[in-house]
Amino acid sequence: MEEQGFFYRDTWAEVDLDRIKNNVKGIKGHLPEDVEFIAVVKANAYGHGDLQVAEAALEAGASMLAVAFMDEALALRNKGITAPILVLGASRPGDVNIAAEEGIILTVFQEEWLEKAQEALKKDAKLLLHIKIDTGMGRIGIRSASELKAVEKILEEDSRLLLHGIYTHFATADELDDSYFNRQLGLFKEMLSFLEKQPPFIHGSNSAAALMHPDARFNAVRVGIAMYGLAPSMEIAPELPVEIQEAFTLHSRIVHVKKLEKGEKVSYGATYEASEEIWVGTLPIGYADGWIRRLQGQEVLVDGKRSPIIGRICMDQCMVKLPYEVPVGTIATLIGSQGQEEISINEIASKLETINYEVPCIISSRVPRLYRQNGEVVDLNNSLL
Ligand code: PMH
Repeated sequence: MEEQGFFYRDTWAEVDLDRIKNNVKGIKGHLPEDVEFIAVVKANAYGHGDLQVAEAALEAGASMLAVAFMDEALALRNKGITAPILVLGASRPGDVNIAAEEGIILTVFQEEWLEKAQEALKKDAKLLLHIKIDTGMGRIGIRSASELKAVEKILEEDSRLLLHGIYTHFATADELDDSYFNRQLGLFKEMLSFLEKQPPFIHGSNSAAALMHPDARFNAVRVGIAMYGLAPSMEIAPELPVEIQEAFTLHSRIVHVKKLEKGEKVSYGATYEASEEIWVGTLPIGYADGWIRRLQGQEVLVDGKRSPIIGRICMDQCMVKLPYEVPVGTIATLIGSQGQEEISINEIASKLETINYEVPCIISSRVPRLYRQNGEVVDLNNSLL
């Protein structure tokens, strides 16, 4: 396989950029043409790779990127991304000059923050800002009309500060019951009505709202999870109006194969005991890669067959019960498909009793990411070195 030689271990993730592009195009196709697509690439693009996903999304029609922290925005700038980048989280007021120099858009979420930012900002700087309104998420954001008006006044009077957008975030857009959502939407519209002047970008929708609530799109949407091919929740998964495809798969190769006799044990604590003669394979992936101990018992695909992880998962390795003897070097797919069988991110999320968002995010940076582009697997990491 092509991936050998690019790194020195037998575990890797594959991110299908063709699928990400198709997902972006599909979602965009569902939106009116004048609605801008803001691609949410925080947390290393939900574990998929910030630069590679940013480039794919921009190529497929996104016009802006969003990240959580300034470090993430700067990392993208350092890797050559020139598109507008919005920092959604709280930045430190003392860091505003770097943002201004790099053309990074920051979020104003409190009057007090804005005053501190003004103090820190150089005389000739120009800083782009989006105002964040807290309509019920309870995280960060302006909560009253009086604070909004005070912020707008400060922005109007300081020529270094450019109001580029205003937004909110919905807490329940991924639920079928839309009562709380509608309350938030109503509040956001009310807050918008208090502005003297509407800024160029007005946005509220995450993936779920962008797809399920046409009334909340304003002129931009912030899409994360659906771009990666995952439904925002199991509740709305059957209702999604566009077909999206999972982009993230995870693979390893069996590095050791052995036969265990009845009564022989496996891994720390010697908790697994073979009840008959079995074939066991060792995979070079463990909890330090994000394949956490709670995944004991989860199946992986070997030769197209489901093979359970037996015994405790170690830091760097785990063992699987093989369907039969297979050669060392056989690929084990932990997320993805082999033949007729598929292990989806949702299956792993359900085993972990969590949401699909968390799964690619917790696959640690020790796992190299390879990229599938135009149907071929390429190592975009090393090609940049
Ligand atoms: N906008 C903001 C402010 C967000 O925090 C997120 C995701 C998105 C847009 C994109 O949402 P989507 O992936 O559902 O499309 N934020 C988070 C979060 O903080 N925890 O899980 C998802």
